[in-house]
Amino acid sequence: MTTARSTRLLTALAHYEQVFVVTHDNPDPDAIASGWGLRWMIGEKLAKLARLIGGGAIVRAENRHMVKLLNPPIELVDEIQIDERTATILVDCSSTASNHLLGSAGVRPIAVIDHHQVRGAQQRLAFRDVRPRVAASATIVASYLKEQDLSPPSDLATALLYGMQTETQGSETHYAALDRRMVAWLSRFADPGKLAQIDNAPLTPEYYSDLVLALQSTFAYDETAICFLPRAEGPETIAEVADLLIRCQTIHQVLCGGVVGDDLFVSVRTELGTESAADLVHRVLDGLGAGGGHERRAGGKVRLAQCTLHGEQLTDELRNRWLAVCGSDRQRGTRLVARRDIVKNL
Ligand SMILES: [Mn+2]
Repeated sequence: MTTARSTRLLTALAHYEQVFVVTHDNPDPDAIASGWGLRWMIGEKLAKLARLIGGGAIVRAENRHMVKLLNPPIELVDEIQIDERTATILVDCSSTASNHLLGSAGVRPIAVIDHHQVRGAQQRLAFRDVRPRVAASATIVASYLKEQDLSPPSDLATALLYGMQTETQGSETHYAALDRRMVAWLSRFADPGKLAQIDNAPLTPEYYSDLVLALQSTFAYDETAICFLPRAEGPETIAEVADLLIRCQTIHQVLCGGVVGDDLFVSVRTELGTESAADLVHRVLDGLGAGGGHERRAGGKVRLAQCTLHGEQLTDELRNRWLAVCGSDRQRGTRLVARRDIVKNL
């Protein structure tokens, strides 16, 4: 008989005094939910109080509403202190990525649990469970809970379901057999009313202006689109606009960009039958920044302080690279919303 993966993970953690579960920066619902599930399993099975930690902020209205309604025990911090008695688990994030607190602290995790596409040489770790074919890290963590014969509390099950739901947007709609089994299993414990409330989270007036300005700034080059948002409340706003634009019937590949704080964030979406979004974002940011993601959804960022290009120079370079990697030879784009329609209806 083979040992269950969740049992191997628990064994690897057993002799540590404390456990830190670390998500990627600006944790999304999948990161929050899968980290919470691990923290809860460690508490139940090892009687250890783990901490769930991420960097950055949670901005998207739905994600904030999820935090408010479900109370995940996530702590947002700027840096972490780790000693040899502390085990670290990186969740919903690749160990070779730079968008997490362990990266800036130079710490190698004990374990990685993730579903992002793997790029580059992998580190040797005590435990690794990376499955790019499943929809969400939440799926993997839910399967651990089931393996350990644990029945998740309603709010945790609801968070895990919501995490899976958010990972299957913007053309990334593939559900593996394990995802389907976990949706059915989690539904026994989750609260569909709270899921509906999260989906219909209250929105700020700024959200509507960000959205209008984004749509006015969208240009199509045949089947490829580009949108540099004049304003974005957070990186999640840029991702959300990308999810919306890829649903346009005539757009098959889209890059959205916007400056938040000291960084320029990009989100890429591609439809089935086009090149991998993760590969495209990697090629567009080559030498300028870092990124990664999935087949149909990916993202990355350029640290403006470390970039020699600025303002329009940078956006022009990104536009040229994006059109080149998408194979578009159009020089001028067409507005998604015609200028005369915008002006006439002001
Ligand atoms: Mn994820």
